[in-house]
Amino acid sequence: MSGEGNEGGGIWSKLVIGIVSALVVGGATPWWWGKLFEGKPSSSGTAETGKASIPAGPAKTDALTVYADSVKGTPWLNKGDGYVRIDYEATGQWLSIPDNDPGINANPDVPEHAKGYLSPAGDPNFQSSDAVCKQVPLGALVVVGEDGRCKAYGMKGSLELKPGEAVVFKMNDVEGMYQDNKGQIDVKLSVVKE
Ligand SMILES: [Ca+2]
Repeated sequence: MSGEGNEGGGIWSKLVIGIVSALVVGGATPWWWGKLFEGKPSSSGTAETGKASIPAGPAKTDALTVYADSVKGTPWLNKGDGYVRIDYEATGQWLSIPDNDPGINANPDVPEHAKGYLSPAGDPNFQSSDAVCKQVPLGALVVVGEDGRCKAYGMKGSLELKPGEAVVFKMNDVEGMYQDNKGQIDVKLSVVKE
């Protein structure tokens, strides 16, 4: 057995004994105790990892702006180490199909009601099999996962995110057809750690 190993073990043993003593005594913590968990308040009595940015309990709010002409959309990342549930509500008006484009107006497949400014619900009577989310009204707000799946859509919605999971908020339009979009909407998020 090497002397070095014993020496190292000795120091750690003392430290561990120190921590255990502090726990047993309770309240009488040494000066360095706070340094160990600096910036990581521990109200529950257990050592926090510091990874969780969203506290359990009351909902945390967040706000996003989503631009109609953004193909990339506006991302939101669950930075915490736990599952979260997001309830969102979108307000504003935006446009996915212009109402003054001669080419579009000559196309009988594009109904009048799908043109011009719409709410984040989109046009409930117009879908496109080429849109980002096929089963969802064109012009609706959609929340798309990293796997390309549509997790929620419309003016209000709920979704659950895994730790470290990201989603994108964007308009439901056909890729390559975002350049004629106009406007933006505001999205308020209520985030609850599960
Ligand atoms: Ca468009």
